[in-house]
Amino acid sequence: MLGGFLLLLLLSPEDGDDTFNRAKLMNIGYAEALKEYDYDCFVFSDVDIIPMDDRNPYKCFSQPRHLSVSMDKFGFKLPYNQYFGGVSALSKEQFLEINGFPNNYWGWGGEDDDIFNRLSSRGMSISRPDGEVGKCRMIRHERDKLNDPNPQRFDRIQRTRLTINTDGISSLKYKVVKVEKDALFTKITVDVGKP
Ligand SMILES: [Mn+2]
Repeated sequence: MLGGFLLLLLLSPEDGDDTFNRAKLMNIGYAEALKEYDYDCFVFSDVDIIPMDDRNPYKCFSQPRHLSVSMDKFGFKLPYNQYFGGVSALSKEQFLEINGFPNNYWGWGGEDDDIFNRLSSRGMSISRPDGEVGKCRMIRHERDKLNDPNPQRFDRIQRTRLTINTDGISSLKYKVVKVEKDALFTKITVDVGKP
């Protein structure tokens, strides 16, 4: 892969009083990273997932990459074939081809399936390491406050093909609250808005 490389960790919802929105945060991470440098590969990782095998490179491939294929919480198995949650890597070109990620999945669930639908509706397939190389651990935690299962998720993932062009990186709106630069990472606090 030519050019820059970036690992994005999701922000936690702890700063706010409103509902969590994972996919919108990933869109924001993409947009904020591009203000710093013209990166061409983006790794989107839940903040609590730790890869266990160093043969699992965090980089982009010719097809969108799903990296967290064997998570301890799923008994080190892929929970279902279309699963695209946890950690994924997309080139800038792949990301733009699907208009980024959906902004309107508030609370837990569904956004990863919407992203899978976006990729398949654009004729892309998912690349994955094998189950051994793709092992990872999720730091155990309770359900976060303000991240209850989203009851609309089942309806929304049926309509990805209708929403992909209007909802995504092209329609992203948010406010940056604070930027803290550390030697090894930048922590960006943002207001994602409300449902
Ligand atoms: Mn988790």
